[in-house]
Amino acid sequence: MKSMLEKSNWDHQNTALSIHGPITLDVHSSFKLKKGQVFLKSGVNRRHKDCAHIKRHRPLSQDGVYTIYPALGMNKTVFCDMSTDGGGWTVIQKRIDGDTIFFRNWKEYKNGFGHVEDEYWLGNDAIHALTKDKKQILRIDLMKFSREKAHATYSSFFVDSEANKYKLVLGRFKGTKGLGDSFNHSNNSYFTTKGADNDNYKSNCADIFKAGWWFNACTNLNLNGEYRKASRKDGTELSWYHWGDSWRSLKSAKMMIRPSQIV
Ligand SMILES: [Ca+2]
Repeated sequence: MKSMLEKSNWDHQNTALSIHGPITLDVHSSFKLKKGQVFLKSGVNRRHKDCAHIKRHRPLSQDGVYTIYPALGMNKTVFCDMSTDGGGWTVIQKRIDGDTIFFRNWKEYKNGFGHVEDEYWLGNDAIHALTKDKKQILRIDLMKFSREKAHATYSSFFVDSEANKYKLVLGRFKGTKGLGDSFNHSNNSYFTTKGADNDNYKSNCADIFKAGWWFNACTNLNLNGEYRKASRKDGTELSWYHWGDSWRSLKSAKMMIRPSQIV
């Protein structure tokens, strides 16, 4: 396609091709007319704020890695879940195999870390940008090593700015059968990491639970905890206590958001 465009009558200036997911192709082209006017192909240079926006403009988009623009001057590579319950979910956290260490400092949680096709944390600044304007639904998918699955939704999910220590505000909980609300204890908590203790416990919960999180005093879940196949059931590992009243290690976890009204 690039060579075809370059062979056209226009005096070719620049073409950038990028592939989003397995089937969608974006073409960004500019051409200069012989008289010196610049011709931009309209409508192809759209910048999508989140995965819901991509899904709305390209309904056939599939699960995969995309670039989003959560705020002015901010772009993030992200995994979009385009299949679960209608799709359009921006994945903000994913654990699947323990390849990424999640016991990290404030700056790393601020900016994000890991690999979008594997395990990652999107970044607190981006999460704030994605949640500050439109009401978001949070969905959390969990799986045990026995392959048993569960998921929770929260009717709203807001993370404040760094100036307010990324304070969490959660809406109403709904869980699949047997899943209790372990996240509620974190509601209205500030973010705490290694080296940045903003929790309500005498020492730093991040050091105790080996994770960055919205710790209170301290927590009933540890989705950023250590990945451990041989569980010690002690809360330092990836776990959700009110799913069988146990700190047993989970096989996977995924946190994702989308606007509650997709327009
Ligand atoms: Ca503390």
